[in-house]
Amino acid sequence: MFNRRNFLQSSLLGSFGIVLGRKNFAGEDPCPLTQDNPIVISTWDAGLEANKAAWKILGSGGRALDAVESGVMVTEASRNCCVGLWANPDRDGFVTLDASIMDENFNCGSVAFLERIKHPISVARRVMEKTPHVLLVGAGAQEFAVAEGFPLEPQKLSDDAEKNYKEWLKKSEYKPVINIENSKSNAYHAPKKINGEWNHDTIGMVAMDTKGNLSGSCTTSGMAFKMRGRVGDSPIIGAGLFVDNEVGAATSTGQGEDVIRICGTHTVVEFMRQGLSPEQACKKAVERVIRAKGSAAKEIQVAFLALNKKGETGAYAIQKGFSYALRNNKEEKLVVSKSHFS
Ligand code: SD4
Repeated sequence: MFNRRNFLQSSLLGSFGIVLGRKNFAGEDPCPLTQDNPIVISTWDAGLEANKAAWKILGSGGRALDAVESGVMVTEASRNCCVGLWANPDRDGFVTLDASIMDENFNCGSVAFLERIKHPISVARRVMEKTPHVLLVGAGAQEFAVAEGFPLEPQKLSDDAEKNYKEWLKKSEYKPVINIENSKSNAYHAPKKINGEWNHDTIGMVAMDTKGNLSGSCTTSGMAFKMRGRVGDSPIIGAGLFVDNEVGAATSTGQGEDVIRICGTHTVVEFMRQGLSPEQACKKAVERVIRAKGSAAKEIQVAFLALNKKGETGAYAIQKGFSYALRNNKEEKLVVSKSHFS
């Protein structure tokens, strides 16, 4: 059977020798491999728990792709997070989920507007591995998931989501809330409600394994009380997630529309290819969002998180309060990101 993934793999492998030997304009190897240094980073405080699951795989020599899937599954299943089926619904009262995954060979898969499936990230991986496609949406994505053996969960809101939704219905104001973490320290604290709403609805994760291979995942319930059918950046390859094994990987969080507008994570990776550090690359991408938004940038949050092939990490956000979780051989911590507005 013709398989685009195999084609990509073979064509990429064909050029891999050339890629490894490539020098930048200064004649230096831009991306020396750090073979024995696995690392995982993920967005927001909930990333600490997710990283633990990813580390079980990375720390024992497993593949980055398996790590980024297992890692975010923890968040998708957590009742303390607003990423999976416990999340706030759209404005018609339904929880709809988006997710994407990408490996070291440009293979990628995603699902969007998916309902009643507990682990969208695993469905995204099946799309990548079992279909010649990249993105399945809505009823088709759900049908595919069920055919693949994923159980259809009851169509029921969690108690918190139901309470939040009823509260929101009182005014039914269509005004997305800026997603800001009130983090003042590196101490772990669970996601919480701000103005009656859970403030994290996404996790993005990127990792490098002991072979030096990169992968990433991103999964979300999207914006609370969004229009039915609204899809954000998280399942859009190059917007919410991008991996180029030659250079680095990036993920994003915040107002997805404004990430999509600038092909956010692809932009971050391209800046890293030009030689910028992960933090500088994220900063430049944030500045591009701000340029696109003009004065309205004050009203939104967008944050990027990146990892390069040397195992260096960095982040940058429009608003203060974004943090990311990091785990490697030496440490496990929460890092507070720099931001454009202080
Ligand atoms: C979206 N980027 O659907 C997601 C939302 C998000 O933390 O990241 N929230 O636009």
